[in-house]
Amino acid sequence: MARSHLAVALAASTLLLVLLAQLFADRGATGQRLWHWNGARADTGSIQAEDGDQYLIGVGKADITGPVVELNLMGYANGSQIGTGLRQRLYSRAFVIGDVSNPSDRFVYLVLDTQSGDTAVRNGILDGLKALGGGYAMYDQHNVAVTGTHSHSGPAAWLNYLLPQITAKGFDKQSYQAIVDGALLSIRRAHESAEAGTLSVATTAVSDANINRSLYAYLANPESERNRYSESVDKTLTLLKFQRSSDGKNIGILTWFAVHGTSMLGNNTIITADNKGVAAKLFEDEISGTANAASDFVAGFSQANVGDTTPNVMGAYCEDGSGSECRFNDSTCGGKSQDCHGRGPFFGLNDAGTKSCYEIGKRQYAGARAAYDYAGTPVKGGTIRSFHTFKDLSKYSFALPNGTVVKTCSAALGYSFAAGTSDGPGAFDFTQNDSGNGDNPLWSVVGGLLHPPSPEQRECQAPKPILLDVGAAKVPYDWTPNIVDIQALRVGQLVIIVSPGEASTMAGRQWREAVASSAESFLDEDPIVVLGGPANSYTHYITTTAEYGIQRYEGASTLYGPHTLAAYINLTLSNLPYLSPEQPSTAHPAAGPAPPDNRERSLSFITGVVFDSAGIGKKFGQVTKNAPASYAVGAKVSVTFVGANPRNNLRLEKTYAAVEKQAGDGSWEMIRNDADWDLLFEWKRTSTTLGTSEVTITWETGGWDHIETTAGTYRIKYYGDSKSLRGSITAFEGTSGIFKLV
Ligand SMILES: *[C@@H]1O[C@H](CO)[C@@H](O)[C@H](O)[C@H]1NC(C)=O
Ligand SMILES: *[C@@H]1O[C@H](CO)[C@@H](O)[C@H](O)[C@H]1NC(C)=O
Ligand SMILES: *[C@@H]1O[C@H](CO)[C@@H](O)[C@H](O)[C@H]1NC(C)=O
Ligand SMILES: *[C@@H]1O[C@H](CO)[C@@H](O)[C@H](O)[C@H]1NC(C)=O
Ligand SMILES: *[C@@H]1O[C@H](CO)[C@@H](O)[C@H](O)[C@H]1NC(C)=O
Ligand SMILES: *[C@@H]1O[C@H](CO)[C@@H](O)[C@H](O)[C@H]1NC(C)=O
Ligand SMILES: CC(=O)N[C@H]1CO[C@H](CO)[C@@H](O)[C@@H]1O
Repeated sequence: MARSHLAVALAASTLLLVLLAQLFADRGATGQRLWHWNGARADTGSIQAEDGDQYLIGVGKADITGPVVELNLMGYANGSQIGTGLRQRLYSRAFVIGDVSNPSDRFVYLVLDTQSGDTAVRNGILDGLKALGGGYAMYDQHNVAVTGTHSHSGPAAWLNYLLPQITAKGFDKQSYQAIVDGALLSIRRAHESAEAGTLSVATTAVSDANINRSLYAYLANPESERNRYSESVDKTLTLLKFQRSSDGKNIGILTWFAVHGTSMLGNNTIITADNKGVAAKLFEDEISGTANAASDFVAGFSQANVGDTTPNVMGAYCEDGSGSECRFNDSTCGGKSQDCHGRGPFFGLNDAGTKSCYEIGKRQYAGARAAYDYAGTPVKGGTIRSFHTFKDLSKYSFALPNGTVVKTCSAALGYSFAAGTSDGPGAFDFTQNDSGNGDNPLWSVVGGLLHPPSPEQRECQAPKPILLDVGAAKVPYDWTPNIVDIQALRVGQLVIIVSPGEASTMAGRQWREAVASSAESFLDEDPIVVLGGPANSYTHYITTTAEYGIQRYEGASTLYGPHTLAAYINLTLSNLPYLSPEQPSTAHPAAGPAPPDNRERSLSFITGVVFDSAGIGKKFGQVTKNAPASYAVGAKVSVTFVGANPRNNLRLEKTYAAVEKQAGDGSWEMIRNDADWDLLFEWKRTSTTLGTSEVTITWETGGWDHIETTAGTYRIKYYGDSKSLRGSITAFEGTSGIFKLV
């Protein structure tokens, strides 16, 4: 009998992995930037999965870093959280899986370093694929999955609906286009590199990278159900390994693990890809540092049933001077949520968010690294299928498995939505009548337009007390989706649920289990089911009915009423036969009602760059504060330049900052760029009227333990672009003095 592979294999595989890690330790060739910790080892050519079927496999990665300054960050909905720099570039990672003998049977799974997938972004990608034509005509509505890692430290203002646009002051074409263009480029790279290979799935337990941030709601699930699991969050990381057949090289991995991208806190203003971005970077760096693997190895760290998880694993405490734990039932400090904050592993240190982010990324990396070395279960049973359909959940009436007919309701957010969570004031947290928003022009325009909920709507959403009846708010355009994406992908016995919302731990388990037991009927092997998201759109949260009854943040943000999860499950199961080999791959469900496309009608109060000036007697790129001539390895090296606005040129696939090392023959080699975690690029306006600004580039030569920094002779480079009063944009460079690390 097929079982849910995920939960059951956990304990056994951990033991095996420890043994395997021991067995194979120390056999690696060392490259320049290798590191070893937590039992991880250098790549020795992984153990082959046996008997896997051949698939067409391709991976690709491309830069999606939007405006890193003067734009709101997406996730915490803190209008004052405006970007001031960049620690880590953001990427789209694309994974193409196709049928060798029938190449049009394929899908592409995207992992974007963004807060979520989105309707505007997905439409942009689909338009782009259509425009490419040729072989790209194989990609369409039904087989393109756009997931986000749920990072809360990337640029905002690219989303389709009004609600998440409010704190960002609207929709920013530059921010949106960077994501769409990079996503398309990553698909092209994956598509063009696709060749025959095998796939295998391995799981491992990552015990120390997530805890439950809403345990009080979780405990509302029936005891009999909870007793089936030893943990209140899923500790399993599932890894899909891509190995090409021509030379046996591993070309990429795609993992799923549930943890919020909230390691970087709500007061951070530096762009990063949060903990999953760190994990991906560590993995890619390690593989490319070896002689064994191709340097275009792509490591996707996809989000799973993230809803009630947090990376702030030390628990949530009151920062009101009392030092006590937040109140269990509502995560408040004496009824006030503002003072309750989750603590990451490095709480208390300077720049704790950045350090904790790195640590939580490293823990996921280490888990994935262990799973990578494990033989895994070969993906078998050839068939590749996918489906996608839109469903209007403002009025879906359907039968529960026991026959009782229930319905979903137009989207609404409950009171606890405004309270947020211990990870911060909460995603999209704003209070309707918050005087702090008085200076937000967009909020002033739309603030009075909220719809009062009808009695029917109140009854439908009960027991949720409705704060914002967002599904009915359509002026000046839709605030929140009522039409949702229903999608699943299948290769062999692996089924991927593509979820538009953040499923809670238990909601994800119920959904995966329902799919596994239904898919058994047409799979030869035991089904392996994963859930990826938030994807394609952003429909906030998805809790179980029991958790909904508690109406904490997650339940209050479950948009379509108490039966939201049941509806998603019903719709996934109803379409599941499209994944069966009995169905021709050309059969698709009806497209369903198209969601509104707000790309051209979205408001924006985001101003562009007016002009840059170097200031009297100065030149762009000129060094204003140089690095001293000598440092000890481990120090922070900081250089300040006459700057210009980085929004003039996003420098996609390039860099704003670099460290160069001098070789024996006097030539300079770039050894760091702004994709590297230890190189920080910061921009500061010094005068709005004069148009002057400065850039500080800091190389943190110690403290990030995977990065080996050796003694030598170095310099720092700044690459900028200035805008003249007439609007022309000119590139320039700055170069620091030469310094030694000893
Ligand atoms: C919002 O962002 C500002 C600017 O970074 C910061 O000072 C403030 O603490 C943030 N608010 C919260 C609640 O994190
Ligand atoms: C950012 O917020 C965290 C959590 O509230 C706090 O511990 C830290 O001191 C804040 N950092 C700054 C620079 O305000
Ligand atoms: C949480 O507990 C406090 C104190 O017992 C109580 O006043 C409050 O109403 C409770 N809140 C919820 C949401 O249950
Ligand atoms: C979903 O609900 C519809 C409408 O009630 C029903 O016909 C269908 O059988 C349900 N599907 C599943 C898989 O339960
Ligand atoms: C069917 O299940 C729902 C949800 O668990 C429950 O509320 C309802 O009472 C059940 N109906 C019957 C007829 O058992
Ligand atoms: C909104 O805020 C103002 C002042 O801050 C207050 O007088 C008013 O009662 C509030 N309105 C509501 C509906 O809470
Ligand atoms: C298994 C797990 O992660 N449990 C944690 C759930 O959250 C509470 C605090 O909210 C922790 O104390 C538990 O360790």
